Amino acid sequence: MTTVEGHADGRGLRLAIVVSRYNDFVTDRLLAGALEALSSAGVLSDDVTVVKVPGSFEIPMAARRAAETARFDAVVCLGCLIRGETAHFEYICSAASHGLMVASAETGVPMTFGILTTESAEQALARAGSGTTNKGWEAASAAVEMAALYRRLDAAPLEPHP
Ligand code: DLZ
Repeated sequence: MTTVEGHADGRGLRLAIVVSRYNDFVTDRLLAGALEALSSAGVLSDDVTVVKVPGSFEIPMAARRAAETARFDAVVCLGCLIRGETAHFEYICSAASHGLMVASAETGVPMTFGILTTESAEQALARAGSGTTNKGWEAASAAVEMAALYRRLDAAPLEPHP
């Protein structure tokens, strides 16, 4: 049996963070959490590009464009949708999640999901606090792990069956 797994060492990785300005009282905190996680993982700040978009609906478009440049090992996606304040909440949520899944599959670049979908601003803020409970931190850590995993998968092709 062969097990291939990523790791938390981000040295040498280049990351894009696509972050929505909508609800920036939350997304600024997600961004801070993501930057902290990348720094802790050893990613150099020169190797991080922050891409700002108007709202969560635009995140998959910018994430795809960033991936298509071939300059990034992974893309961290951050946004905040609050049901009570968002017309067409379900529509934007599913457009963002489906759009990222398709963009990641089609570009071959891992994209991680740090888009909060909550009932209230209080719930959103509770997920954007300090430390590892911050969903920006979580999405950035997952991006490092996935980028490392892809490198390992590319470097060590499985032996063919005899
Ligand atoms: C329009 C809108 C609304 C009502 N609510 C949110 C939200 O809660 N979170 C978010 O990220 N974006 C929201 N937007 C903006 C849309 O995502 C998008 O930017 C606009 O519809 C323009 O395409």
